[in-house]
Amino acid sequence: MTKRIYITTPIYYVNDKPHLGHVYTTVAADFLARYHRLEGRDVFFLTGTDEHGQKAEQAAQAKGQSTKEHVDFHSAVFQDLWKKMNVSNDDFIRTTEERHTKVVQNVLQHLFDRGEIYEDVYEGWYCVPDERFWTEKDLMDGNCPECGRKVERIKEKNYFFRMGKHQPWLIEYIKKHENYISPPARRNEVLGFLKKKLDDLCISRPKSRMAWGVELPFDSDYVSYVWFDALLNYISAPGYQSDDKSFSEIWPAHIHLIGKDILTTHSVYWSTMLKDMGLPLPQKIFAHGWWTIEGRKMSKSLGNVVDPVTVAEAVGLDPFRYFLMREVPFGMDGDFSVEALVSRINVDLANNLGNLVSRTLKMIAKYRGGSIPSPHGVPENLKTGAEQAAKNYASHLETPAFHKALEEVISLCDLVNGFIMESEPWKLAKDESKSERLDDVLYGSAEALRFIGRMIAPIMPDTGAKLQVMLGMEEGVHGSPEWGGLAPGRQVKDGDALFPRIDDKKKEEIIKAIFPTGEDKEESGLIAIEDVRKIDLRTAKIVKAERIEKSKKLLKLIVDLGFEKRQIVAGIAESYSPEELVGKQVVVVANLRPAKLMGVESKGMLLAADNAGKLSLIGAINDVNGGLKVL
Ligand code: ME8
Repeated sequence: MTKRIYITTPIYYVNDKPHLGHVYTTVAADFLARYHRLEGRDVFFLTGTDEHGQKAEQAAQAKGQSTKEHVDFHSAVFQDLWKKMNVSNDDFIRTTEERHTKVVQNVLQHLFDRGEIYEDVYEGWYCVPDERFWTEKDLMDGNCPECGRKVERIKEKNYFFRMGKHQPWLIEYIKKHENYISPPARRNEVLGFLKKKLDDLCISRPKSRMAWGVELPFDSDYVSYVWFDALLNYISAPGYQSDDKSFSEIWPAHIHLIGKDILTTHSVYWSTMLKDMGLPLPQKIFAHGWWTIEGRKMSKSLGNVVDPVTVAEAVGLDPFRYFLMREVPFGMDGDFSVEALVSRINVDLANNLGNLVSRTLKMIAKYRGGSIPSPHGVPENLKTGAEQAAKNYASHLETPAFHKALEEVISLCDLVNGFIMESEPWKLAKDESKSERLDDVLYGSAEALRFIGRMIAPIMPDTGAKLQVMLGMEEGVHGSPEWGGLAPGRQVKDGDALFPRIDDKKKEEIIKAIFPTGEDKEESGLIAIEDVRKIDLRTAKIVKAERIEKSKKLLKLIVDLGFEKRQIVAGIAESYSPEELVGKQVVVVANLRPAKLMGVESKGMLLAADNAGKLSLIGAINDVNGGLKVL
């Protein structure tokens, strides 16, 4: 039996348009899937849509559509997006498909029959938007610890999965299998979470509250909790209980790639569900970091939700995919900005890789009529460098540390560029006695480009294929990561630059395309999001307050911004006494040019509402740290 490398992404909710974050995880999975296929391994790459639950139901209602119409439409949007992003998934699972709902019902019945699911009355707190139950100790300032919104007190009959009893072995398992939860910071987070008592999991929702879900086979008044249903996609798609051969080839997963927002559901709920079903656990759950947009959370109201299709159209799909995987260490949070995007493309792709390809092909055309010469000897440094880069690249993809894998590619480009500079082929070409050396330099450079092509093909598939054609190779046949795979005598084909440099004018066009501001709004007195972003608003705590001599209006304050303490002079003395201000949470304009008021320096400004002359300071309702960005 051949085992397949099983790679998954989360299945995405269908309540909204897909954005940069969804593309991030899916392109990462695609990078890995294409890499393994290129290495000759059999891969099963799965993505899909999570279509049950309140969010889908509410989104449909808001649009006046039936829930089915709504989920069909949005699932198709995702499927279309993956085509546009050149994502090579082998299957696409929808949780409303029968092949999935059947498995959910079977698993529920099986666990119920064995007493692993039991009925009880639940009394406690419930977050409606997140569809999650919380205990008193989970709440933060009385609100949902996940989204910060209000929770409701409810009392109802429900069904529970005996998750709590799994706590001891799960802790041991995570400790023993170092890479099971990755990267290490996330593993520690889960172990930290498991220090608190693990409760049983409520896996039902009464239809009276929410009917859009998989009906419980043992109680038709209830549907399954959306997460219990969704997680099972990882086994329903590869054929659990429907195709034993396929399932045994695919399960357990090689890696579940997810964002850090859904770490607990995967590492705790999913692991314990699998254990209870008697199935092996996946080899790895990797939770990557979070993208912000030019320093801010992506949000519709801020108008900064980045549409991946627009970015791909503006800078090209391959450069966009490359940027996503190269820019931010995989696992860390990252920030998307057009500045970073353009700079990365220009530095790595246009100046480095693109120029290297162009100069190598031009030299082969000029000195050898476009035919790849036969080598006479091997430039050892180049050979060792290329083979080592390929090895390092492969080991980084095991982690996976995509950014490091791509750094290897760029370092190899540097090495080849250096080799060409040192060898001075333009001088060798003038001396007949150096002809063999020239052959070696040209062959060596082209062969190193084959290595580079092999390494970029999984993340930039079109560029990888183009490069093969340019090197006179057969498309799709990359050869081995050992030196000497390029066939001499083949004709190279020079063409347009692989990656045109992006100049300032083009950069402006890209900014306009990705963040349309709507000039007409400016004329009507409205401002663009860029203007709002210029103001650095931060939370701060007032730690000291005193009057300023001879001033009726001014108070001298020291505020704690977390990263520093600041002196700010504020005109609030007629509205507040110094004593009542100490300890208050406020919002500060942190990037205001310093000024002197009554001779006292002020570095910032407090926000306050003016109620007919009586000022009311604006602050955070919850107890938060100083220095947080106010979005
Ligand atoms: O949570 N940065 O679906 P979802 C990085 N249906 N990644 C991001 C991101 C961002 N700003 N925003 C989203 C769900 N993602 C459930 C999953 S799985 C059995 C069920 C990515 O549509 C990231 O992978 O909210 C995150 O985990 C996922 O989208 C959440 O997608």
